[in-house]
Amino acid sequence: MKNLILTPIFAIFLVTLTLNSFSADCSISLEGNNMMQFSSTQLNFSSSCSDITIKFKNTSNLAKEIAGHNVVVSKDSDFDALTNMVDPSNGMDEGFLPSTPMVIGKTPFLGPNETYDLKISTSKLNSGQTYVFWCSYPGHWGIMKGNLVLN
Ligand SMILES: [Cu+2]
Repeated sequence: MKNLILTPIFAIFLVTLTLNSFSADCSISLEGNNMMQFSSTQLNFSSSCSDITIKFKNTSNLAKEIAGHNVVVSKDSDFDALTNMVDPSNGMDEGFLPSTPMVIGKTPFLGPNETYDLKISTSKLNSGQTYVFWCSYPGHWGIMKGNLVLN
C-alpha cells in the first residue's frame, strides 16, 4: 500500500526535475525604458548553462545619441574603475568604453526598439561571485544597474 502511494509521487518528482533541467535559465529578456530603468534589477542564471544570453531591447523613444541604452557586464568590484573610463571618444558601438578585460560582456548603445542578444560564456563567470549589469551611457548607471548571478 505504501508503495502505491509513493511511486506516483516519486514519478511526479522525477518529471518536475527533468522539466526544470530543460528550462534552466540560460536566456533572459531585459528592457531599458524611457525612465532610465531596466525591467529587472536581478538576473539569475543557472550554473548549468554553457553560456548565458541577455536578450536586450531598448523600449525608449529617445534617439541613442540623446539617451541610448546598453548592457555592460562586469564584476561589481570593477564597476567604479569602469565608469571612470567612460569616454564618448570610444564610440557608441563600444558603449563609450575602451577595450579592457574588466568588461566581461557588453552591447553597443541601442536606439528605440533596437535589440541585441548579449551572449557570455559561463567559463568567464564564477558561481558565488557578484556581477553587475549596467548601462554605460553617462548619467544612467546610477539607476540602470542590477545584479547578475549564477545559481
Ligand atoms: Cu541607458
